[in-house]
Amino acid sequence: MTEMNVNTLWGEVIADELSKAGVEAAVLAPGSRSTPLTVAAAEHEGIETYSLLDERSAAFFALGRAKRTGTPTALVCTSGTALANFHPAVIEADRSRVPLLLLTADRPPELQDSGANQTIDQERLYGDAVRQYRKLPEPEPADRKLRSLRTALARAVGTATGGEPGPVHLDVPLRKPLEPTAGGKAAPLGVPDGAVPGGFVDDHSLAVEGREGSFVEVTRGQSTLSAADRRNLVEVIETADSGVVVCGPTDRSAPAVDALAELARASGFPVFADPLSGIRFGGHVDSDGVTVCGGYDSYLAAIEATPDVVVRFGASPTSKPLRNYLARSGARQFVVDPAGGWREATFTATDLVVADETWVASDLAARVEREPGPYADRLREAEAAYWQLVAGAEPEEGAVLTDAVEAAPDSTTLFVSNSMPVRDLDRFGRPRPADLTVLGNRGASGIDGITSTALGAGSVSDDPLVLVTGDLAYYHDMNGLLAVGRCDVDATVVCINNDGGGIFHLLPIEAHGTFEEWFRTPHGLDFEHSAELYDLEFARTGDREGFRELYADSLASDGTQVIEVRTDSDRNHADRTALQERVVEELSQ
Ligand SMILES: Cc1ncc(C[n+]2csc(CCOP(=O)(O)OP(=O)(O)O)c2C)c(N)n1
Ligand SMILES: [Mg+2]
Repeated sequence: MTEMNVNTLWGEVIADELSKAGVEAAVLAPGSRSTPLTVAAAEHEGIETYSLLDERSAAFFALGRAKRTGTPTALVCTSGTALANFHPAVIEADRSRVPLLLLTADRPPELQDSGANQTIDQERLYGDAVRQYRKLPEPEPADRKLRSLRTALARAVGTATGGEPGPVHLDVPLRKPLEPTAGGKAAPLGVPDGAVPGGFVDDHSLAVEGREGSFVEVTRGQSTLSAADRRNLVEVIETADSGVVVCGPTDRSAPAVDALAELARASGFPVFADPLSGIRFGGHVDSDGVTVCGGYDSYLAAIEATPDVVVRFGASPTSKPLRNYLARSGARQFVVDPAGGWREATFTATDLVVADETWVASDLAARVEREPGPYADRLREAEAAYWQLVAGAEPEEGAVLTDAVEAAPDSTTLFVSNSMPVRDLDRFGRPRPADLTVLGNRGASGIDGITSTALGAGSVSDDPLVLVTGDLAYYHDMNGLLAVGRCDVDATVVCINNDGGGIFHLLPIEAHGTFEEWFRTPHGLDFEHSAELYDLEFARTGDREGFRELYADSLASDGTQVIEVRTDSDRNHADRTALQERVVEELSQ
């Protein structure tokens, strides 16, 4: 111990402090410069480590884990292009407010701009996508430097999990020797070679062991409202003729489900629950006095009545018809956002309430007294009529989402890809009083990293993991499938293969001659080979019954199965349109 090298010491302090500050897991991508960080994290008992080889997939895996747990996942990579491969996941973490801690190993300052191998300018590589960037101090066995290091790490975790959670980038300059050998090797020209003086570790226990808990305990207050502002809100809600609560995408339901249900009961406002809101599914659905609406994406076009008060939580809803409906309502719209962010791109919202969502919902619920009224009745009837009408009439791609939700065991993690899967879930995922944790990457809506994010989410939960993805999204992240075996995740991967991007049928470009080759981009890939490569079970079906059977079998068995559902995007587009017309026709009054 007394001859420990300075990088080993640095790595151990970093791992120790991160663990004490609340980081429970780290995803490590191999490389040389990051050796001290990797060795220390791998050997730290309090940190669960995952080894993934491709930094892009590794970062999305870390993102998924952090999404599922709400706690920050650390990521470690070497210098050079490695950290650029973290970038897509960093962007998604920023936009969807997921805590990540990026530790990127770097060359020491004297090697910057020198032509040294694998040396790039890593400073602020992620720009504004991170909540904080900082270069850590260079390793040195000195008390003050170690205290500075621990303070920086504890604060970094506090920032990543703070008022607006998100990624934090710590660049870590490291000088050779990087491997965990004791120092003391003769150094050329008398340059220090990283030896830690004998006795340093024994004499500097505060720096080496830190404090009992985090070196700096970050305590953050909750944002609330003044009595006058609360009275004002209560009055607006109580005097509303008609009103709704809108819950947009969030990774953990915000407000907490109980508070939201209380607010719905007290106000008589129905709840439009985005499939990624944490509110679409759960015990509160069907409970007395709570109307959770899930079919709005389809039936709002048939509803003339509009609300005059809207209370909005979470990010902007996935459903465009819902966003348009709210915009045309002319309602007083309160956007509740504890971080004071603006996530309402029609710019028709009238009030920004900067306060904790659960606090706001609970506080309102305790004060408001209002009867539901005819508007709520109208929505409740539409919701019931809609599900009756579409049952069994879903287009084949929509039916996959209907069945994926209905047959999911009570307590399932369901991850949905962007493009049509999340939209079909919005339209065909019927609210259910079951514990379904539904996640997606809606922050920046990329179709990269979907599989890895899902597997990362599945790695921390004992409930079954279901991923429903499109074929292009599946193709994008086939590397991510390595995590199945390497990180021991069981999953049911449902790939809706319509041979290209079915979503482009929704765009006017469909009518243009370039549509097939440059937009829908059929690829003709046989994904069975991908399953074979990663040693996964594979099955293909083209009909609803076949899917239901394969899905049930997969959920009842261990291991990971890839279920490919072959569909025709043209036909699905036509079927969606026809069904939509029927819904509007039958639900208009
Ligand atoms: C990284 C990235 N590249 C491109 C896009 C644009 N994009 C959105 S949806 C889509 C097609 C997705 O196809 P698929 O996953 O098969 O789903 P489908 O549209 O067929 O439902 C594309 C290319 C994107 N969102 N993200
Ligand atoms: Mg597709």
